[in-house]
Amino acid sequence: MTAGTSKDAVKAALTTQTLETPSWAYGNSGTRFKVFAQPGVPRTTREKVDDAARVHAHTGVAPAVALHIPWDRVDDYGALAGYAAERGLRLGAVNSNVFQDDDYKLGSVTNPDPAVRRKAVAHLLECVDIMDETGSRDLKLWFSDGTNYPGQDDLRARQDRLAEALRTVHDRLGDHQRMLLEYKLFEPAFYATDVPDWGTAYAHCLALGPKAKVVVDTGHHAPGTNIEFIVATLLREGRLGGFDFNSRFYADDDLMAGAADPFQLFRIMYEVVRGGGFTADVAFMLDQCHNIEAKIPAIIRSVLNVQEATAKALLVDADALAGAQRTGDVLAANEVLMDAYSTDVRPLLAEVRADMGVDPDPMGAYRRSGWQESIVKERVGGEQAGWGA
Ligand code: PSV
Ligand code: MN
Repeated sequence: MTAGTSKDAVKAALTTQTLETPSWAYGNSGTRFKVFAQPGVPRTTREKVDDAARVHAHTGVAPAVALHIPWDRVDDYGALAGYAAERGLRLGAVNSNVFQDDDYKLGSVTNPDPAVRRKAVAHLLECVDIMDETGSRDLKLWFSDGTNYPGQDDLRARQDRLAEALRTVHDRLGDHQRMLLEYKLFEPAFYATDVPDWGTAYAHCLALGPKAKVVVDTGHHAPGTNIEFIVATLLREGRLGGFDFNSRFYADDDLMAGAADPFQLFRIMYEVVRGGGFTADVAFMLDQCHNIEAKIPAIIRSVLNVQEATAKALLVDADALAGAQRTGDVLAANEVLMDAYSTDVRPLLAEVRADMGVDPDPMGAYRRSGWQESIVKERVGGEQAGWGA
């Protein structure tokens, strides 16, 4: 916060940040070893929307829910959008899925077999058709494509195939639609991943045009990677499309955002504030799976963690920081940042919530709401949604 920035300005900025929660986080999930089913988990996409509406009701800042196709395939997407709107939500990014089919064993859009590539591209185009019906702006692309062994396939040819597929999809986008290309260091491919890092994603986006942006999944980096540097660079280049927020201790753990490293989340949010990310159409999405904890309150907690990091970032005294940086006062500059990080922003956020007509204590309010007990009682029978359905 600059000397002249009022508390009201910080509060106002906080209300402009909205988050998208992932439909799949409400369903059952697990590891390669075990999916632990939980009582009350949604059976349908509409029930996932119901749960997302609870998160929004208790936080006031999560008015969108992202879909994953085919996990959220329905007969009538317009009707689904209407159902969401009745609950105060909109349908957010459409996440494509070209990673759960036997045909994709050797890759999807980079597969050496043109027939498999055609099938993958057809799915991506279907996702854009769905966006037309849901009114979604963003198509999120993540490819599990890669190779396990040196020599398995031609690294350069795979990039060419990727570029061709991306071009087809990009050309199909409507005027107000965007494609967000997600990178991931490794997994499931172990030797070479076709989109392993922000540089590769950025190079493809640059070649495609302004509708193509990079999405930063915070879990998809090597330990020690300076993610805020990537964020600053992409914002500077006008190519940061959004975030998949989550936390990681080791790899792509998909834990609650801010759980493992709240300081990193603050540093990222500081670069978002610094780079004008609130006005640059950055999509703040969560991409998490709650395997052992209750899902809805875990998502509420994640939203609160992102909000707390944002509030602290907004509180950085920009003038004092710039002054210390100008004079090369290393310790003073660091202190300005740490002062903001060390601020207890919970009272400020409680005020923001009260102003929005939301209970200042979202976790407590959810516990008291009786929603958890009601879904456990009512959602009996049928097939629970899960990672893959
Ligand atoms: C891949 O690890 C990823 O981050 C992509 O965003 C997928 O769509 C999502 O996870 C599935 O949970
Ligand atoms: Mn992701």
